[in-house]
Amino acid sequence: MEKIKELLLQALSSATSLDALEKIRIDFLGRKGSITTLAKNADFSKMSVEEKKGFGQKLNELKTFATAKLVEMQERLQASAPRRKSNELDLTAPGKGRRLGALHPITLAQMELEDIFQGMGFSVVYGPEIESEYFCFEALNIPHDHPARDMQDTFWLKNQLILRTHTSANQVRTLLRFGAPIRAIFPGRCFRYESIDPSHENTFYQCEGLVVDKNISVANLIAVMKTILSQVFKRDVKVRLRPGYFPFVEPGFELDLNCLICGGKGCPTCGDGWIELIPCGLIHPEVLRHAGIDPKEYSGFAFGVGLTRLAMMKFGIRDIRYLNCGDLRVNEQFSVLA
Ligand code: FA5
Repeated sequence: MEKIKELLLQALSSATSLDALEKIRIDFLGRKGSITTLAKNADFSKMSVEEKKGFGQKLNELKTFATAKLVEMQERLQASAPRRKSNELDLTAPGKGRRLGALHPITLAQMELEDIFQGMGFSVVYGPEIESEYFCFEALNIPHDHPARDMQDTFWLKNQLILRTHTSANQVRTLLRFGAPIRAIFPGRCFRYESIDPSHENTFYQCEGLVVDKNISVANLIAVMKTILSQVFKRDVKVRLRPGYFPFVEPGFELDLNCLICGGKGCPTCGDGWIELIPCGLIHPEVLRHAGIDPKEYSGFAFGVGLTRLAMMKFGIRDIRYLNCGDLRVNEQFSVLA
């Protein structure tokens, strides 16, 4: 047993790998290993009870010793085994998927609308989101005490500045800059202090548009609206035109779209089957006067597309709140449809 112990220690001292260690374990403790064989070959018939007891005890001690030494050596070899550095390239590792960016559905709808209008000779003009009270209201024939101010609950800033409540604020601003004749659209973000539901947000997009030229009539307005709707939805959609009141148009209309989510049956998105989409009308002579344009020489029409709602109808988005929630999974669903 002492000889086996010596041989074991010798073998262990020259072991340099886990494979070599496994071989040593087999040589000593395996089925045909020297310690196992020693036990098998012992001739107990020639031993006294005392000798048997002593032999058994020593054999167990040897086994325990050998096992402990093997474990000790295994730990030492594992600790000193070369490790892969964390920045080393592992060619066997599975590839990392790349997440592609995606445009927001409102951006997609806006880009499409801009393309369509540009195709009809409209310019695209962007105005400020922080707007003066004058361009948002007064210039549009909505004086201070006018009840129409209550139609749009306003976020007030300092010095008569506000967050614009509608993109109509660009009308007089742009007419003063470019004069008539003109065709232009003004897409952008609007803000209203109002409670949120499936079709109302406090932050939403509109796309205002106007045409000012000689002899512009309601027929021109309707022709442009029809063209827009057919190009955006690429199929027949049901609309209705009803009278609408806005101080900056006369006559004024509300153009409603038969809800494309429920097919007009009525749902949480639309309520009664119709979505208010594009209010419009002929520009009020007072607005033209504010822009320094003679209403006897020129007339025009204006419209305010509810761009956020247009995106909802186009992409089948039931609740406006998805659009401002900041969850990239919303965007990822629609880029492929555009
Ligand atoms: C206006 O803002 C007028 N400036 C539109 C206009 C322009 C009329 C030119 C005449 C001539 P209204 O408040 O209805 O109107 O808003 C226009 C559209 O914006 C609505 O039909 C709707 O589609 C959208 N909209 C209004 N409020 C919200 C809201 N809180 N959330 C989402 N979309 C809204």
